[in-house]
Amino acid sequence: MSVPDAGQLADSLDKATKTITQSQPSLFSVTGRLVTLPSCEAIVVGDLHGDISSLRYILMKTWFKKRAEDGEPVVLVCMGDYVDRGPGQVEVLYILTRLLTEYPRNVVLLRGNHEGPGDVGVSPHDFPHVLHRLYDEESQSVYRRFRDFADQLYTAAISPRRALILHGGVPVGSQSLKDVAYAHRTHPETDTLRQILWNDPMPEQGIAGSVRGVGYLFGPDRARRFLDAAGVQVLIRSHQSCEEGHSVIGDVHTIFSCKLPNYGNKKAAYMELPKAATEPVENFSNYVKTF
Ligand SMILES: [Mn+2]
Repeated sequence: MSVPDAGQLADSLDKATKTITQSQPSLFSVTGRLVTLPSCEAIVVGDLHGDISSLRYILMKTWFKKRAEDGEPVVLVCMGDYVDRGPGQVEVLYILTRLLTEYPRNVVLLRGNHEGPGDVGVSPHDFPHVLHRLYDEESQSVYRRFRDFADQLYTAAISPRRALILHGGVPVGSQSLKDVAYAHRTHPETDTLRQILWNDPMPEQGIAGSVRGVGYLFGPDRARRFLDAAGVQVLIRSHQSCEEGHSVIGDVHTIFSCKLPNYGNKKAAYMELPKAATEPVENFSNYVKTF
């Protein structure tokens, strides 16, 4: 695929934003910014950061497009961090926004901290420079469209009884899914949204400050408490690179889907959750695919 021109990308971002805000018919239901997934297969993708090869690989391996076209009940859930760092940021954004517009029933795009609210800075944020290099004077209008799109992205998804899916971590000051669903409205008065986008798990129990300077580290006990309140078995999140593309702390699974030299991970991963059964899942690690 060649790089989209400024008009194509702006148009695709606008259409994607409209698709979300006009809530097109979909396989999932939405409360606030919390998506409830149906009992169908879900392909769960972690940070991409402009790694177009990884995105292409996952789409090819899972036959997502063909299956969505054929009307199969399959949902693609991406956990955010689409831009910054990698060589194919514009392409990743273009492909995802087009997929969302073409298959609104089957695509759920979550917000990462690199698509976070404008008042919470993130570093590096080279995406505006990438746009400027490619589109020159048109870049500002494309970036505005990106911000509008980012502001509409969903905060989290839930596969009932199985998994809560979001970018960073559970908010430590809250015990309710309702807080997650309406975190975009209570921001910045509460830091729920910031924590969902920035928190990381830690092996020790309790809560600790984060070296990121935003958000907290949460222990297995704090994760469990929130997951119990949400009625699910595990948390699936991204936000941190892991050597094998996947790592587990207690009931928290991290999935990292990009391979960029600066992260140094040997493998990347995605998850293929099968259609929900009535019995609890024995081991979510069985559904992880690495590449
Ligand atoms: Mn992140």
